[in-house]
Order: sequence, then structure tokens, then C-alpha cells
Amino acid sequence: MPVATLLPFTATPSRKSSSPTSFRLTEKFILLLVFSAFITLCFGAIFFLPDSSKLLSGVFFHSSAVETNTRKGTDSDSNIAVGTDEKILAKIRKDHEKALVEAKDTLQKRPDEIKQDIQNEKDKVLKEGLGKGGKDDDNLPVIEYVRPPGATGHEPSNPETKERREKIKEMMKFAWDSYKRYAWGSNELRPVSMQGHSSNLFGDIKGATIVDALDTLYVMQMYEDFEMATEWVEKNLDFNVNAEVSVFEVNIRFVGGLLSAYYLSGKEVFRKKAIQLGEKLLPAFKTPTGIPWALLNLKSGIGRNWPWASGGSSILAEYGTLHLEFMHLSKLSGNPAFAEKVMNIRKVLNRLDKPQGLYPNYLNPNSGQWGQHHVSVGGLGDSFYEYLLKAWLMSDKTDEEGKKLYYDALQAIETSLMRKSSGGLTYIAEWKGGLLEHKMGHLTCFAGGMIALGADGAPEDKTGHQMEQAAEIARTCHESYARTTLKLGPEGFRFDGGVEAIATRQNEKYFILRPEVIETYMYMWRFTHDPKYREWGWEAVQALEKHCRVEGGYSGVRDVYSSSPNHDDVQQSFYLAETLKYLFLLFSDDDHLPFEHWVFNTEAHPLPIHHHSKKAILI
Ligand code: DMJ
Repeated sequence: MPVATLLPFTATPSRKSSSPTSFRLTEKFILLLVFSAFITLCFGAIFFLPDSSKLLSGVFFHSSAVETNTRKGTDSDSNIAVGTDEKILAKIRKDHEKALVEAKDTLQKRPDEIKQDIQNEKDKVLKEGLGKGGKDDDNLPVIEYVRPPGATGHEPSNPETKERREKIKEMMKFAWDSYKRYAWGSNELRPVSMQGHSSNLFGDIKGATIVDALDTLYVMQMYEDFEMATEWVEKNLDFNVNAEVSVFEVNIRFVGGLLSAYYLSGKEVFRKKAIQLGEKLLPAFKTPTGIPWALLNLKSGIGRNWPWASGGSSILAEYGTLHLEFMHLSKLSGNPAFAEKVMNIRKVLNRLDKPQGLYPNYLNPNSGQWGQHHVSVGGLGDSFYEYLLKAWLMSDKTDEEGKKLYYDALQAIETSLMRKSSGGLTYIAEWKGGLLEHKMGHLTCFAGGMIALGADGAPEDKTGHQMEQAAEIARTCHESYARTTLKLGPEGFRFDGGVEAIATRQNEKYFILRPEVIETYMYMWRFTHDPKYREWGWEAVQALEKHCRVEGGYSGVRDVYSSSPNHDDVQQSFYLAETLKYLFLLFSDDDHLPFEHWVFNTEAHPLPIHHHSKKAILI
């Protein structure tokens, strides 16, 4: 077929009588142009279509590999080379045909379909990024960080509230500056002797106060200090230690603190460190039941339980207070192992009979059987209940199992442990082998806040009833403060032997800057806006200032009934993480770390709620 017949303008009226030999100069020029364009296109196709390099090497030149074969090899070798060339050409042909078909298909699609295809392709790449590919330098999935609402707040409009809130910030500044000055890098501060203090709960891990305080610094907008703490974490926080740590304490303070710092600030260093530490804790779950050990050597991965724990048992409040952090670790690392470990704890518990619906504090990780039947909503049991409720809330109320376990447990607590004193004070007693011990710990006072937080979701119209219970517990705990000389609460108080809300044993009279009572005031304030909770909180501030503030920071006291307090010389890291943060929030507006978006771990580290309906933090 002559080339001219392929050209569209051969059929134009002006060229009716023309022959190829009688073209005019302009027509010749156009023909030449078209012809050269066609040649260029052919060459372009060879050079630029996919796999054209292979075509070039196969057709025009021999690739060095083929040349080597033909030069040095035998006949059969050269046959192989020829065979390889043909294979390559066949593959090129196939690829080109496929590309043409795909291009044709695409051209037939509507623009919105093409857009959708592009989006699907992007999603696929992103998913692969979260799976095997798309990892950063530390082999973590790439995550788009979205700051949850309410990470920072604003000043309250009421002048008195504003002033009190400022005062609490000043207290934080003093506690932090003292730690910086006398104990920087140590776990905690000794404010009387003005030096560092290291509790064996953290093994050789350093900087508990820094990690525990990070989010409080952020929440109080002490950004320079936050940056300084961040730099310390970057350069010095090291988990490669040959030492035994408390899995629970390290989880709630370090993992929790790092996670909150990440969610508040978006700084990758915190996500990386939290995951690194979480991985170090995983060997604790290597027990026949998967119920973790209390203590773990971070280097050897060998675990054991507290020697004093009934029959080598693990402790309810310890193995039951990993859930929130571990769910977040799985989300941030893409590693399901963390979530699997804590979900397995629930499975083990679900299989066991509960005496009167109660959970004993001791469980043997080898046999999977309860140890001694001691039940408490204070020490050894407390945050297990807290985490059932908060697991449900943190899952955007999708964790129905957590919800049921919490409300069932609370019902059992109400029936078997909650009592009213003759003077009308509601308290939560302890249960030992079927007998009630009419004592309540400072630690148990967190339950007022927990019950208030869960009241809204309570089944069978019990919301009002639970709010009343919460308010009564808050009142009892306030009484435990009010009935002391220093107006600070004792570690434990009793409702027997003619006393109510008073410590009777010397070893229960101390106050170590614990947060639980103030925590409950904060929740009660948020839910009721009853001004008495702010007043009670302010009473605690004044007592802290008067009796716990010393030259080098804040110290616990040994006897809250003594008019000349003896200081214990420890500024606990939870004083900065919890006590001061809850006080600050008590005098802040409700939109600062709002409950619709955040839950607090048991060390007051805020973790975001994973809202399923809205844009997730992790995409
Ligand atoms: C904190 O470490 C946590 O609140 C824990 O759940 C209980 N004890 C201390 C504070 O008292």
C-alpha cells in the first residue's frame, strides 16, 4: 500500500487531480515533514517504550553477556544465546501488547473511573507500606500523624480559677526545676538531700521522672522544658540494660509516657522508643498460660514473680494493666503480637471461675489457677478494673467484651465489697478468703473517678445510681484527708474499732504524694461541675504547699496525723505525671484533653480514643 494512500489529505478536494510526481513545493514539504515525524516515532518507540533497552541490546547490539557467550562458548552455548534473544523479544512483544491493551482500556474509562483507579492504586501502596514495605529507617510502618483534639487548652475565663491553675503550673515548674537541678537523668529526686534516687522498679533504666513528666510539660505548655526532655530521651533513654524491671511499672510509666508524648507532639522519637521498649517487654509473656511475669530481665528475657506473691503468682493489677498501652503499640508498630498478648490474658481469665464474681489478686502463670483469695479494688487489684472500662472507651465503645467484664465486675464489687459506715460513709472493703476487712486504701480512692467515668454507659438505668456511688466515694476519700492533722490522706484508713476514714496502724499513716483522691475530684468536677470538687482540690494544693514543699522539691510525709511532719525524701515520678496533671485539669476547661477523645492510662498518660467513624490516627 503506497504511503500516500495512508495520508488523510490525499482525499482533499484541492488534490483531486494531483499525481505523486506533480506535488507542489509546499505539499512536498508537508509530506517530508510527516514522513520524518513517522520515522522519529518509530525510533522513539524503539528507544522509549518499556523494555526498549532489552530490544536494543537484543536486536541492534549484543549484550555483553551474549557476546561473551558467543565468543568464548561452544555451539550449544551460542544456541542458548540465540534462544535467550528470542525469549527476550517474545517477552518484549508480550509486554507491549499488554501495555497497549491497558492503555486502550484506560482510554475507554470515564475520568471519575480513572480517578478511582488511581486512588485504589495509592491505597494499595499505602497498605503494602503498613505491611511489609513502606517502612522507615527503623523498620516501622510509615504513619500519617494527626493530632487528636484538645491536646492543648486555653486559660479559664474565671479569674480565680485562672489564678489557681497558674499556681499549679508554678508547682510543676518547681518540682521539675528541682529535679533538673539535683537529679537530672536519675529516676527520681530526693528533695531533702537534694540528689538523685533510683528505685529498683526500673532496673537500670534511667529518667523515670523525665518520661513520666513529658506529657504534663506539654499539657501545661512548658514547651522549652518539653524540648529539653525530648532531647534527653533521644540521646540517653536506653533500654539495653542487664537488669530486672517491674513489667507493670515500666509499662505504665515509660511505655505510657512515651505513647502520650508521641500522640501529643507527633515526634517520631517517642513512637520508636515506646515500640522498642514494648518489644523488650514481650518475653515476659513466655509462661505456660501467657499470663506475664511481674519481673523481667531486659537483657536475658528471663522473668519471675515477686517472691512474696502467693504461691509464685502474678498480680491482677500488674498483668491486668497492660491492655491500653499494648493495643496502641500494635497500632503504631503494625505488629499484632502486642494486642494478641493482652487479649490472651482476657481469654485465660474468662475460663476461670470467679468467687462471687470477684477477681482474686493472685493468679499462677504456670497452672492458670487462682492463688490466695484476696480481692481488692486498691493495691494489687485496682487498675485491672480501670483498664476493662477504659479498653471499652478507648476502642470507641466497640470492645463489648471489655464493657461486659467491667460492669459485671463492678456489680460484684457493689454486692460483696461496698459498704456504708454507721456514720454514713460509703467505702470499698477488701475481701480475704470470704471475710471482709473494713479498710480502704488511698489507692482505692481512684474508684470514685472510675465509677463516674463508666456511669454513662451503665446497663439497666444504673447511670444515676453509679454517679451517686462515685460521689459518695469521693466524699469518703475527702473525709480521709479532712480527718488528719496535715489535711493530706493516709495510705490506708479503716472503718472498724470505732473509727471511720482514719488510719489506725502506724504503717498506714504515710502520704507519698499519691494522686488518686485528686484524680477522683477531677472526674467528678468534669461530670457534675459541682464547685466543691474544685474546693477540695484547692485544699489539697494548700496542704501540699505547706507540708510537702521543701527546699529541693516536693516530699512525701511519714505521718499525716503528726503536727511536725517527717519527710520521706522522695519526689515520686507520679507526682509530676499524675497529681499535678490532674490538679491542673481540675482547674482547666473541659475541652482540654476531653473525654470524648482521650482516656488516661493508670499513670495519667492520655491516650487517644480510636474513632472508627472518623479519620483514624493510623491510616
Ligand atoms: C501510680 O503509679 C499509678 O496510679 C498506679 O496505678 C498506682 N500507683 C501509683 C500512684 O499512686
